[in-house]
Amino acid sequence: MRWMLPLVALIGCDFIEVVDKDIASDTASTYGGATYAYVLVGDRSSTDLSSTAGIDLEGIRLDTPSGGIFYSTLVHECEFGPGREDEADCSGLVGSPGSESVSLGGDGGTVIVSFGGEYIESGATITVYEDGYESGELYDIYVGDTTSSNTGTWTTCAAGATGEFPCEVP
Ligand SMILES: [Ca+2]
Ligand SMILES: [Ca+2]
Repeated sequence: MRWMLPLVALIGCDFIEVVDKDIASDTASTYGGATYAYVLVGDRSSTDLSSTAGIDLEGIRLDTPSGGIFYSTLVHECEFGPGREDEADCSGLVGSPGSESVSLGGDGGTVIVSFGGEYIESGATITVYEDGYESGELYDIYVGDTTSSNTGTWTTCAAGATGEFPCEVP
């Protein structure tokens, strides 16, 4: 139940809501089982936030078991942790990794993305492109069936990840 801890801290925060245009349903009922459509990356960085502003994301990639490669196409939730005070904007995470990164601001920073309607099956690989480990930067990767960190069930794909990190969806 450790996934609940960072989520509790988010209650009461204002999220940037992005209309979900590429997934037919926000619930798993239509595709069922251990199949997901969304990836949540949660910043766990807690040290020296003033100098690192948490993890720095350049992109998120889905490799399907059948060999398909997809980069995030839509940001559903974007929230910065206490290391950043500007308005949360994670739009730089859409598409393949570029030269620019989005710093999530430390513990509590959260982003949820999807991949053009592609479902995320068990055995798929999620790769998070973080621009390189620095001073306590840690993050968790989850897969889920909703567009909100406050609803549904989020399944851990990786905990305490650093740098560029691939995880296999359980
Ligand atoms: Ca950083
Ligand atoms: Ca970094």
